[in-house]
Parts: sequence; C-alpha cells; structure tokens
Amino acid sequence: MSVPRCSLLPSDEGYEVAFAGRSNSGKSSALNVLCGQKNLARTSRTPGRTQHLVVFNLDSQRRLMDLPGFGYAKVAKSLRSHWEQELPDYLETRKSLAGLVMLMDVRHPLKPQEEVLIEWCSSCDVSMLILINKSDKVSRGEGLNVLSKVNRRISESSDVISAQLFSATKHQGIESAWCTIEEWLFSSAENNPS
Ligand SMILES: Nc1nc2c(ncn2[C@@H]2O[C@H](COP(=O)(O)OP(=O)(O)OP(=O)(O)O)[C@@H](O)[C@H]2O)c(=O)[nH]1
Ligand SMILES: [Mg+2]
Repeated sequence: MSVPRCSLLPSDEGYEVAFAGRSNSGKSSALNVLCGQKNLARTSRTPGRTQHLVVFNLDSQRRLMDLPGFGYAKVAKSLRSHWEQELPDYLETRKSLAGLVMLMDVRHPLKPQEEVLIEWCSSCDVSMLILINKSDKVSRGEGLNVLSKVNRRISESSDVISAQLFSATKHQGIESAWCTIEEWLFSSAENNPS
C-alpha cells in the first residue's frame, strides 16, 4: 500500500517499524535486503524517489514502512514542507510505531536533520536503530570511527537508540539489524498483548 499522507495509513493497530532518513541514504535498499527481495521497495540513484509512505504488511498485525526521505532540496517545496510537517506528528502520535530505523550515509554522519530525528526519538521514547549505511564506501577503520562518533552522540541522549555499521549493497550487518527489528515487532507483542 502506498499513501501520500499519514491520515491514509492503515489503522493504528499492531506493530510498525518505519525506515526514515535523508534522501538517498539507502532506506529502500535496506528494506529490500532485510526482506531478502530485490525490488520490493523502489530504489533510485535520483534522490527523492520515495514520495509516498509505502507500507509492507508482514502479517495482519505487523508491517514495515518506507518513509519519504528528507533533506533533498530538489523535491518540490510543497511536498517537502508537507512531509516535514507530518513526520513529527507521525512520531509523536503513532501508537503502533514499535521502532524507527534511521539510515545514515557513513560519509555524511550526523547531519542537522538526523540530529533532530535523534532528539525526537529520545523525547518521544521511540526506539531507534541507526544503520550507518554504505560502509562499503569507506575503509573498516573509517567506518569504526564513524560508529564510535555516533555512539558517543547517542549515549548523551537516550538508551533506546543504538547504531551499527551496515551496507545494503554488500549485505553487511543484516543479521544484527534484523534481530533488533524482530525484537521490536515480536517481543513488544509478548510484553504487551493487544
Ligand atoms: N555503495 C552503496 N550504495 C548504496 C547502498 N545502499 C544504497 N545504495 C545506493 O544509493 C542510492 C539510493 O538508494 P535508495 O535505497 O533508493 O535510497 P533512499 O533512501 O530510499 O532514497 P529516497 O527514496 O530518494 O529518499 C541507490 O543508487 C542505491 O543503489 C550501500 O550500502 N552501498
Ligand atoms: Mg526510497
């Protein structure tokens, strides 16, 4: 299902994990590799490709969601401002949001909008997993440096945020990322039967 705004999402029940991040950070690619499918979510070299909220149902109670990217200047201003207004609302009000996966390009970590998202998640107490993506583009040492910088940053804010290196292209970090997502989708159900 693909919808242009939050009010058209499936009813706010069950458990949802959303993929957020700057345009071109690899949200759709990560969703595809995590689901073991090539073309589930549409990816593109052109930033700003995902303009709708795209919902993938795992079962009747659980879903993954590909959110529009933020921070890309060439996306029509009307669309940007619309989504940038809706995102905080979505984070604050969506009861079924079990966790947020934020994709971050290893070469451009902790940009202002990413800082804002970290702050939102910690203030709304929403669990967040930061996937430091495209780690195939840098050396292992550089990747680990970025990871420790991000870990230092998040340790100041929240204990519900964690980070790991990831590469959608080289299939790096998939198992541990999926472990976290699975825990959000399934153990929250055990702790909190609906
Ligand atoms: N080298 C490398 N390229 C990647 C990786 N992940 C994604 N890409 C590339 O980055 C580009 C953008 O990927 P998408 O998955 O479409 O990014 P997105 O965040 O969904 O982008 P929007 O929907 O426009 O916000 C594509 O050309 C991908 O092939 C990665 O781990 N390594
Ligand atoms: Mg996308």
